[in-house]
Amino acid sequence: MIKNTRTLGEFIIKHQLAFPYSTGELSNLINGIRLAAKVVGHEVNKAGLVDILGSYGETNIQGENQQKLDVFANEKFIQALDNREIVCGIASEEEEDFIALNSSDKKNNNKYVVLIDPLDGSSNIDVNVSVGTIFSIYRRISPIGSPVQLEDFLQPGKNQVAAGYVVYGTSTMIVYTTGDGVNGFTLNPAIGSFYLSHPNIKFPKKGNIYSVNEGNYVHFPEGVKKYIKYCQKEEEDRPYTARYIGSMVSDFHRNMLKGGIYLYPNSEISRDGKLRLLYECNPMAFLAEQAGGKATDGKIRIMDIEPKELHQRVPFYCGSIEMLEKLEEFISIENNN
Ligand code: P6P
Repeated sequence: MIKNTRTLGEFIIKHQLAFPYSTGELSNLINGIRLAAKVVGHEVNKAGLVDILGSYGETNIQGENQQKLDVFANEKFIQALDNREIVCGIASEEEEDFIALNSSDKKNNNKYVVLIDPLDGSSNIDVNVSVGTIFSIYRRISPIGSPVQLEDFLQPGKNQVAAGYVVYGTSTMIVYTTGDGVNGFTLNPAIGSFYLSHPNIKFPKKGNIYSVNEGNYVHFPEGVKKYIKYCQKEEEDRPYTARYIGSMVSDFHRNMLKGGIYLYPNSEISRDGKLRLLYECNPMAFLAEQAGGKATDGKIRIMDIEPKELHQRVPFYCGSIEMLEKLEEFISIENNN
């Protein structure tokens, strides 16, 4: 018997009244994300056929220019958001500077800015490992009617009005929050609709999965090294298992459903770590906190960090709250030594 599962569209309509700024604009925005997710998901799922259909930079059998998938994803999300007439600017990992969407007067009246990592983990495409899109949404702070400004994008994560990701895995899912919990929707490709498959997702308070690139272990801060050794320590109940696939959206998604911690520390080789604050760490931190988890840079709450520049990197530790607290114990012991 098919469960009476709500579609994403029905869910948005039901919940848009609960949203403080609800004039249907945010719903419209999420619908734009939904459209782009379907278009990009379709392209990602046939990526393995590229060599058959025509390699990048050449024309494929349809006579289209084959594009790198992250450039393709970037274009599709920007296009979908631009067409919605409610976004005044977009910042993307693929773009050096922010994009003022058609700085015609009409667009300057739009209230939202969106920051995206259009295809996180795209190097995994060639080996058929899941990848994802990450998005973060703010209300602009510059005067409505004026051209969008850099300050509209350099807001702390606690100002986000919505955030989420698309994971292109064994199925395509949208997981997002508007500050009222986290919900996951799975695409039924046969009919092109997303269905509410994971209502009110909660991070287990503790878990037994730790996700980190241990190839960089020797470069990590001492407190992080001590925590990793703690995870590996033989104990009666041998508590932990290592899972790291090099695609943060997928590692995060698994850890949120099963309990776990994701770590991307700063190190001697990358002073501030690798992950970008604005369009990777802040949106994932918003989701983590809304699901009862935690996200820090090892010192302070990720969403309290005052951004200084668009592509700023920060150390990133995120997941089950008791695992984060144990990590923070090791870090503070080292910092006090
Ligand atoms: P490393 C992908 O490039 C990414 O931004 C995350 O999705 C992923 O967790 C991390 O970088 C992998 O980085 O240095 O471990 O290969």
